[in-house]
Amino acid sequence: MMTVAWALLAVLVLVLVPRLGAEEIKIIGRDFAFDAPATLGAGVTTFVFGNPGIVRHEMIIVLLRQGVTEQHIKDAHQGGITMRKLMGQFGDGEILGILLAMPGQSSSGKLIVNLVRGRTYLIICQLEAPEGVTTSQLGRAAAQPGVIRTRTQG
Ligand SMILES: [Cu+2]
Repeated sequence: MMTVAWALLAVLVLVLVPRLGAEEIKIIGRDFAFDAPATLGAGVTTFVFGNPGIVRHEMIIVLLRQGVTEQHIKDAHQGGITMRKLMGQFGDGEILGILLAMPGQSSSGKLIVNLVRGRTYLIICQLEAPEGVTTSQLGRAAAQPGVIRTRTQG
């Protein structure tokens, strides 16, 4: 009887543990835009953040309000909106987390987010180029926000 109980427990552990942040997604922060998948499945997702660029970058992830599209974000960004206003206008609640990566490195931490089905997430970096690095060296002054949608099913 005891053996059966332990066997059951072992099966439970095997089934449950891999589901914790099972899907690991690497986001790349460039000077100055993100490489990120356009869509992801819903559920617990582990994010790591890489930075092949020459200045440090961060990845802040924010859930967007229902109905906010990538075009809304692009338009607002081109209009020169601040991070604070962008979040106030389009964000649904507080930021979900943040990863930081130095030039040529990956974030030492990982971020686990339970992605909600059929929603859109904003990824953004609000760090400015350090002194001595000109915007012409980098091509663009302000970081281009990224958008990730979660699938409605599957
Ligand atoms: Cu950045």
